[in-house]
Amino acid sequence: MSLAERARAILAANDRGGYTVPTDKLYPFQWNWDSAFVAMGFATFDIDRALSELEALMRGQWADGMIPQIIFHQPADSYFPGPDVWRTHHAIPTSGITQPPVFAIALAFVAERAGKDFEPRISALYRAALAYHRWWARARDPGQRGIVAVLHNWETGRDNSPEWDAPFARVPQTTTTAIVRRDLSHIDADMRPRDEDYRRYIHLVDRYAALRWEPAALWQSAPFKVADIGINAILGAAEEALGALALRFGSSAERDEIAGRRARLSTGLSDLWSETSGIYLSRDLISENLIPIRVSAGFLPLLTETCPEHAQRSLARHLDRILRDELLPIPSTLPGEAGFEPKRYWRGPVWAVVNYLIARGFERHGLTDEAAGLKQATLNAIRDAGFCEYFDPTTRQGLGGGTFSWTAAIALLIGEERLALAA
Ligand code: 2M8
Repeated sequence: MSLAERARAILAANDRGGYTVPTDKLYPFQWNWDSAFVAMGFATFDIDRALSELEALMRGQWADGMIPQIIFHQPADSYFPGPDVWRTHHAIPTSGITQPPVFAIALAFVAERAGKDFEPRISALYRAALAYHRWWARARDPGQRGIVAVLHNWETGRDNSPEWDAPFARVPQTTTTAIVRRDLSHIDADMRPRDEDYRRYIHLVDRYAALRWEPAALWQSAPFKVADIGINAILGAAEEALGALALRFGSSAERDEIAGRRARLSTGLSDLWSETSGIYLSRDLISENLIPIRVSAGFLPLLTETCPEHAQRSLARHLDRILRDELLPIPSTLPGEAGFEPKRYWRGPVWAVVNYLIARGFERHGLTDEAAGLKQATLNAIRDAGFCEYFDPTTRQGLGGGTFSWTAAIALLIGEERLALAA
């Protein structure tokens, strides 16, 4: 079987009827940003199925516009924490927090390839994306400073990144919920977050559930409040994608509204640039300090139109150094940083989805060699180690869960471009 055939077989195996689980057992529900990448992967061969993936996320959307991190379409007991711990009130059970807003980026990608027949469905999804972005601005940037905050590390998608070590230390480890980790029955403990991390994750869930997930109350009470560089960059790019969709599906008032948020985010992002580190950083919004740990997500502002040339050049130099050190690009935490661990989840391993976004970022600024090199290295890692959840940058070994949906989606996306180039 070719790599593309194997990738499609993984998406088929993880299909639960209109939506896709990240991988069997370890993650038995629908995850927000996983499904956005999966929708783009499906769009390489099946537009109808790509739209279903996003529509399943839309069914989980809250009345206030938030699209949750997890949608529990069907019960399963192989994952903790389940709906009984989250205690949210949506018709389909969901978690109470969100994840990186790749949704509109995926929708624009699918829309570009879809024929006229799909327009009514895309138009409904555009409205969902608009409501989602309004939620981000209202709930997570109430002061309109141009950077949005996350209130739980699971929202960043980079759960245990060393960036969160210091801000997370303020979160108590007390919980009212018994912690029954299911992940360790699927994966080695040294590749996963620690028990103390889980106690803090669940402390936050207990605290927010007691506040009935009311955004203004969460904002007041949160002991963890961070401007994650990944989320802010992705949201900047997502507003741009939404702006393009609004040309076809929105009103002129909506286009102005989107342009306003986009301009604010662009100013906010420039505030996350660190001249000393030569990369974008996250900011702790409780201490107001930039978090001086260089991570792959620090490349993501390349996705935005306004990423300045000096930053583009500096990020290209970082990539070059990683390649010269013969590491698989781009480690989630850059080697040399305190807290770098090449096998432990978001503390070092390489993630195909992040590489794909960064490559798109290099590409849009004409840094085509960097983009091509990064895509090829990602495809080679998948070909050699399999469709794993993540890869050790030092040994290139595949780690975490196997037969992973978003890794399959990226293989399809990069593979398709390679075929187009060869033709
Ligand atoms: C991981 O996160 C979940 C919680 O959301 C977990 O560890 O239980 C992260 O890698 C996250 O980015 C990803 O969306 C999720 C499913 O692949 O797994």
